[in-house]
This record gives sequence, C-alpha cells and structure tokens, in this order.
Amino acid sequence: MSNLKAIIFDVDGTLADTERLGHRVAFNQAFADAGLDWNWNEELYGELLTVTGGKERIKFFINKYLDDFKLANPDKYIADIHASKTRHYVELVNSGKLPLRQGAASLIKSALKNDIKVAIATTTTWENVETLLKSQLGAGSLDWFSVIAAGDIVEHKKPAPDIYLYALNKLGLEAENCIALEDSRNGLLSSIGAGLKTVVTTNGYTKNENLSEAELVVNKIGTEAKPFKIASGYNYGQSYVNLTLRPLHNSPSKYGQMLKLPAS
Ligand code: XBP
Ligand code: MG
Repeated sequence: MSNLKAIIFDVDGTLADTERLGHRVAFNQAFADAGLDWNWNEELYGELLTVTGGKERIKFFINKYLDDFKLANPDKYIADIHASKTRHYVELVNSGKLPLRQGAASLIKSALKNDIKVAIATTTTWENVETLLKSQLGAGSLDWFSVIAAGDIVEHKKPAPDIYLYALNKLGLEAENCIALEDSRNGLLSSIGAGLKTVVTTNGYTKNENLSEAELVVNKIGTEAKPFKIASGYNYGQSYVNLTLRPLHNSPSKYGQMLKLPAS
C-alpha cells in the first residue's frame, strides 16, 4: 500500500505552459498601458524567468537594465504595473489561449479517484490560479484542491522552500507522504528544499536547466496515447506520469542512494 497521500503541483510551466505566450505578453501589455517602451521579447524573458515573482522580476529588470530609471516610490509603481499585468493575464487565460498541458487534468482526476489529495504550490497570484483552474477544469475545480498555496502568501518565493513548506503544513502531511510536480530549477530547488521527491516536466524555457536533483525528468505529464520523452530518472516502465508515482515515491530518494528499480 503506497503511503502517497498527496501530489503538490506547480502551476506555471507545469499545469499549463503559461510563460512565453501568457505572462510575458501580459507584462508587455501592462508596460504599454503605462506608456513604457519596455518590451520583454522571448529571449530576454527567458533570462528574466530566473527571477520568480512578477513584481520581483520587474524590479530585477529595472535594476539591471535601466540605470537612470529613478522612482520616488518604486514598490508602489511596480505593484501598480503588476496589478495591470495580472488583469491582462486573467483576460488571456479566460480567452482559452493557455490550455492545461497534456495529461495534467487526467493526473489530477486520477489522484482524486484514488483518494490521493491534490494541492498547488505556486509563485503566481491566487487570482491567476483561480482563473486558470476555473477556465480549464470548470467552476467547481477549486474545491478539488486541498490547498492552494500561491504568490505572496509566503515571504520568500521559489527557489526558497517556503511555499512548499506552507502547503505541507496546511495539508497536515509529511514531505515523505507527498510528491511534487515542477517545471523549472527554481521550482525543483524549492520542492526538494522542503524534502519533497520531485518529478519535473520541462518546457521550452526549462529543458536545458540543471534538473539533476529530480527523481524523474520528462517533457510532459503525457497520456497513454501521447507518451512523454524521458530526459533522466526512472519511469517504472510507464509511458506517462500516472500513479506509478507510487513506486517512485516509495523508493529511496536519489539523494544518497540510487532509485531501486522495482523487481521486474
Ligand atoms: C512562475 C513564476 C510567476 C510567473 C508570473 O510561477 O515565477 O512569477 O512567472 O506570475 P510557478 P506573477 O511557481 O507557478 O512556476 O506575475 O503572478 O508572479
Ligand atoms: Mg513553474
């Protein structure tokens, strides 16, 4: 009997591929609304993504690229732009342009059917999570998640472990009874920092990152009909991320000892 009690999902890049055509576009729309000539193209955004949190990302951009851009009240100015960006992002999500990634909905439903809790640990805002879940899984889907840990609910964002520690605390579960699904190095460092074994589903921005601490790295959650491609780790003979997470969860972590393949 597996002692897997919950799967904790990251959102951006994991549940949906939201960065390139979602958040990045919304940031640029907010900059234009503010009369700024800032344009985060796909390449620059890939660099800025190393900073998690939209407000923190704007501040990093100003400090790194705009020496003479002085603000009387930078935090308020940035917060106002970020609120505008969130409005644009919510519109983009509601337009249906940012569907869930292949296999995400099935994995969530399969976990619930097997009495395994699902939770969220994300750096983005609660509003963005709520909009994505409602638009992609239906109005009642928010209630499927035992915990939605998002954005500024914690002081230190990923790669700090805070958001996952918060989620585990609210779940009332130990890390050893859970698995995390992530997409990026920042997210992976956060989840393993909270003691969670982690499966990483990469995307265009993260596929070349160092993800060596993950138990399994694949290019998507996938489905039986549309299997994933394995980058590293063990798939336990499975072609998509499903509740085979159990053996991965039961096996000793890669840290300190190799994963033991189940007796064939
Ligand atoms: C990824 C992030 C977020 C988004 C932008 O979150 O770092 O900051 O890029 O969203 P996740 P906000 O932990 O889900 O991968 O502008 O709302 O921060
Ligand atoms: Mg992510």
